[in-house]
Amino acid sequence: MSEQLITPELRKWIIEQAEAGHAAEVVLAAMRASGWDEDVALSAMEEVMVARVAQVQTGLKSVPELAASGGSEVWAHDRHVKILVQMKNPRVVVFGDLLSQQECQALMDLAQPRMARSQTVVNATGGSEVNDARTSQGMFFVRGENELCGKIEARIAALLNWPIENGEGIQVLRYTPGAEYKPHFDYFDPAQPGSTAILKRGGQRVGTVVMYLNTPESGGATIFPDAGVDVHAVAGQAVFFAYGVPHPSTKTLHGGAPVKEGEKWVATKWLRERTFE
Ligand code: PD2
Ligand code: ZN
Repeated sequence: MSEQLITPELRKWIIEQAEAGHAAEVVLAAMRASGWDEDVALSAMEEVMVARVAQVQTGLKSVPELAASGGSEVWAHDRHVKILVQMKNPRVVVFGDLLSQQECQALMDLAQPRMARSQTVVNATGGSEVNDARTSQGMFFVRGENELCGKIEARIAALLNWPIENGEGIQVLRYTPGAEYKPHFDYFDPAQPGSTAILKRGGQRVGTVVMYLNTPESGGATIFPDAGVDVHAVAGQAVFFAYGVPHPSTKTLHGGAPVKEGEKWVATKWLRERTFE
């Protein structure tokens, strides 16, 4: 059977059934009842469980990742998305045409009325505060808050093989000239007391997608100082990076360089280990 047919939701469901102690025959019967051919269902179950055992044995977290594809485009839910650049370490992928120009504009219009000065997480308490390290304005949508967010979330879930319910709501940020986001990691430092409460809700962040909603006239690249990589903000494009451990060795230190001319608008989607309620 083809790998593509095992959706992230099905993968998650099969693992949950097995880990809840349901016998393989029960899982198979449920899959047959929802229309799966017996042989295809059996190979899907085997594929998922072999991968799961390997993951548990190695102690590695699974992270969002592109489905295997030799080409420069992938079909993601409702759209062909271009793969412009791929890097292994750090794991960084730059996408083209993740969003249409109309979607970029519509997301900025929906976000505009709720924009307020961005805050950063206070590691010691798990709360948040206004901080010079982040001089943008921003807002959060709740997951699935409107049709457009739901569509983009389904697209990212399909693109990166990651369940839609493991995603945080989309955040929109707006930078004016001089505004920046100093280099940081997106995971929560497990050693910080404030992280405990944050991690109860969906576990660690394991991946980030920064979508560019406009093209600033100058400045505003997303920079990865430990990898020597700068990704320029271009409307409709996006940068994805994954981090299987919450550690600087992932080389995912990144920042938003100061915008020099014009504005920069981005939408960020963070992906968690588990369901984010
Ligand atoms: O706007 C960016 O380029 C940027 C850079 C670093 C956004 C984020 N981090 C983020 O939203 O986490
Ligand atoms: Zn970040």
